[in-house]
Amino acid sequence: MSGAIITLGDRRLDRNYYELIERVINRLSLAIRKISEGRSEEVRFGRLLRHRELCLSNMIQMGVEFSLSDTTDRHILLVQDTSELSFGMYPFQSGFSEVGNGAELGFFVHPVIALDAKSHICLGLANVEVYKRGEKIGDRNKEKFEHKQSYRWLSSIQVANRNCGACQSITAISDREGDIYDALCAYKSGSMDFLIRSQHSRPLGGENSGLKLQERIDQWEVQGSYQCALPRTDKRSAHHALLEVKYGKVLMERPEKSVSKHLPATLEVYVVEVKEHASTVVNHEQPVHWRLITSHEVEDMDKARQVILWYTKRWLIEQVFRLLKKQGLDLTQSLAHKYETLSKLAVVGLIACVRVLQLLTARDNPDNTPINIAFSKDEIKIIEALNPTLEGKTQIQKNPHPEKTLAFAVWVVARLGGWKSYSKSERPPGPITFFNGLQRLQNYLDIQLLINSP
Ligand SMILES: [Mn+2]
Repeated sequence: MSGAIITLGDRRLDRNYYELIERVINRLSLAIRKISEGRSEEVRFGRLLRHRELCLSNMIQMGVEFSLSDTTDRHILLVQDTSELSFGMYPFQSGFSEVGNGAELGFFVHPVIALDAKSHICLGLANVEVYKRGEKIGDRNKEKFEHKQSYRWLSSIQVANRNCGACQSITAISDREGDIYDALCAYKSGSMDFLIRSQHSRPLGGENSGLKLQERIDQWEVQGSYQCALPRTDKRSAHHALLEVKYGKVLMERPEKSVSKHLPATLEVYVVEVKEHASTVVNHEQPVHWRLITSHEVEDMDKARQVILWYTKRWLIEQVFRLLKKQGLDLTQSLAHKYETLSKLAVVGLIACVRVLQLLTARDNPDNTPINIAFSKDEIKIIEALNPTLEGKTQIQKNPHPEKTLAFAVWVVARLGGWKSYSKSERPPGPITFFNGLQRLQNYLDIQLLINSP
């Protein structure tokens, strides 16, 4: 982390801000009245959010420092994506830009989350950009990359990389929108690795000159196949898929229309193509077909599978968006009137959503992470008291994890959220179930505080 101390202007504002973050994390709501303890706190939070001079980028930097755990000596996957927050066609709030196809109004968030490449545990929020459409000059081809809205695919990773400080290495991961030649070259010259889904079947150079990327892949033989459990997405149901894999090395050419003539004329990348075998496609769903490009050397099937596994972890950022929206914190239902306020709430909300994910991904950590890294003494008491009430009589209905571990707590919270531990067809609890469980845990805590108060 950088040496300079970042502040919102004075100590009181800083303290209020950290208190607000903690309240949102604990209460899992963005309704200031709901999360405040007493009228004076409500007024303080309200003032903070409506404060005109607060610098959003300082709030982001402080929030990241709050959120991000130790990244030292780890290989970090930085997963980035954009999501729009739509407030409908005739919102009562002001200060928005067009979103979607232009009929609705709102704004965009572009978070970067940090994952440990080995354990896949979420280490926290590494950066976020909040923006409105049209704030940059435009996306026309003749503009320099730095002036385009798509520049965020590079800039947000560069800042996140700085925030990760003394980590061992970085791999930037993004979906097809991140397939930008300028960005890929910049990751490379900044000593970062990348793993992105390819959007364009780009023209190739060197010995493949004259061929396009997909044409070259089509010449390759299938080099291996394996069974893989795929999570549910908008396009397909969760199922076991048989994936056929091809991989190889190519030279991609700099786009002809590019104004960035200073960039190298070709970029060497490895390509991994994953195609689902027709036998495992569910009904009429779209089979998996990913064309991944990466700076990581992929010379054997093991490495190809490693790269594919890392890419599937991109799914976690979609869960952050789900948690921020309708089924979770529901930012678009906020009663705040101005974009300036809502953009601050979005940052605080994202920190809380990433926190939910941190707990959930830590569940599978084999090294028995202690419960107290995530839960307070009072919370632990309630979790331990609730556990027997959530267990059934048979062995399969019991909490399988040792007491005082994080996994033990996650089991209890998931059960509180409505997860049926004993049903064989039941998948592990998802983020929304877990979110609901955490909210219920907070209710127990509130009631206990009320009973114990003099
Ligand atoms: Mn996307």
